[in-house]
Amino acid sequence: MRTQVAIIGGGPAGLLLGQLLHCYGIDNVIFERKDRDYILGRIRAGVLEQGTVGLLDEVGVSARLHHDGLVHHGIELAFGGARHRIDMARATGKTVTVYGQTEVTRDLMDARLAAGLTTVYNADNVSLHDFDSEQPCIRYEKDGTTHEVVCDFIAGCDGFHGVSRQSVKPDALTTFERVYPFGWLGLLSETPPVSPELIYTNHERGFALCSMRSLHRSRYYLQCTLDDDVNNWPDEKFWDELKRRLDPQAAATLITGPSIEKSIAPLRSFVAEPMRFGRLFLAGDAAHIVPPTGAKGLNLAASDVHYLSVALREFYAEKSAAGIDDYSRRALARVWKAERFSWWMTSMMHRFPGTDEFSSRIQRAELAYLIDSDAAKTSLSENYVGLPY
Ligand code: RFL
Ligand code: PHB
Repeated sequence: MRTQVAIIGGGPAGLLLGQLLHCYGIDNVIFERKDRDYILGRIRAGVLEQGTVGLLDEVGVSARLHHDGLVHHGIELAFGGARHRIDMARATGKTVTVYGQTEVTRDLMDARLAAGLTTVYNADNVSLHDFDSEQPCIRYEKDGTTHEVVCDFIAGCDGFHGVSRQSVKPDALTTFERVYPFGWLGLLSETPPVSPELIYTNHERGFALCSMRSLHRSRYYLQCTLDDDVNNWPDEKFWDELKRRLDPQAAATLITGPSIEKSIAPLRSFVAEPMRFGRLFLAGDAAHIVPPTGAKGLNLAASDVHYLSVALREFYAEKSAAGIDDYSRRALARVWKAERFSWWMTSMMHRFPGTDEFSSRIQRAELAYLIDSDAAKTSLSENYVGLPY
């Protein structure tokens, strides 16, 4: 087989890149280790920046998003038993859209199928070769047979644990990491959201987040310890703990119900530099991870593949390597700003085990300053709705 761009990983980064390249007339094949249903079974992100929505508009896969997605103009921060609204639309003129990653992925998969583009699911033992030459190739196994695909470029969109970043010589890569001493326990339920906007809560028992997928489906998170297990959290216990952390009004109006899904995610900040190695490009979680507090992971995957697709279009249409030469610098400039914002939101909203009284007072002062200062609210808002590309 031969293709112009071999894309490793069929998550949101790989699928959106595939669709953008297709729009620019660039041939691509996606190689994905799992199957379609496995990918659609993962409950992850829920908040899309306006820029991400714009990219989905550009590739023509946003009809369902505009019909079912919920446009949010603000968020609420809760601490000391009270809620404080941040009007992001007033501060920035922009909004975010609440529409699940599962649905974005489904829409992109359907569009790829309709366009007749090839996705190889259940591709085992994918390996990357010769990306320091002008003719890289990948190999994979399927149904007991080894296949080889020759290409012009490889896009590593295979997430944090994927093979692409691991294929780079260790001395060509610098990594930066912060592991937080807690995780998020998430619960999805077929219940109406407790409030029309997201509530981020700082409480002495730990952080809590009230989010949603639709007007009938809610997503809630509780800060938990790293060694915790979902089996320690029967639904009743989850709801009781959530009520203890929420402000009195939210606790009193919360509608509970059986969970559809429950999972624990550790929190981590991670960046690998650079994001280009010859003819291999990393994009999305393959290159960087943010803690979910700022809702930036999926959105960063989208901005990466925007930069990459534009660079590849320039390469093929204008025979210029300027875009691909600048890809890593451009992408990382935006990545680090989102890393900073996600780290800051995480630091401000969580309880850090063993923290001293000075740090607690500083955290409280940070929150008090934020709700008292229009400048601080604008700063939070412009990062939350997404910095420009
Ligand atoms: P993905 O989604 O991990 O997809 C990578 C794909 O690559 C495949 N793969 C391989 N394929 C072939 N060969 C191999 N060797 C392979 N190894 C892996 C995998 O099967 C998979 O299909 O990465 P991608 O595409 O870069 O997308 C990144 C996003 O998924 C991620 O950043 C977000 O989910 C993060 N995130 C959030 N982001 C937001 O923008 N807003 C949010 O509100 C938000 N909330 C969240 C989140 C992530 C969470 N968890 C569970 C980590 C909430 C949570 C709880
Ligand atoms: C979600 O709905 O899953 C969600 C929303 C906002 C976040 C993180 C996750 O910051």
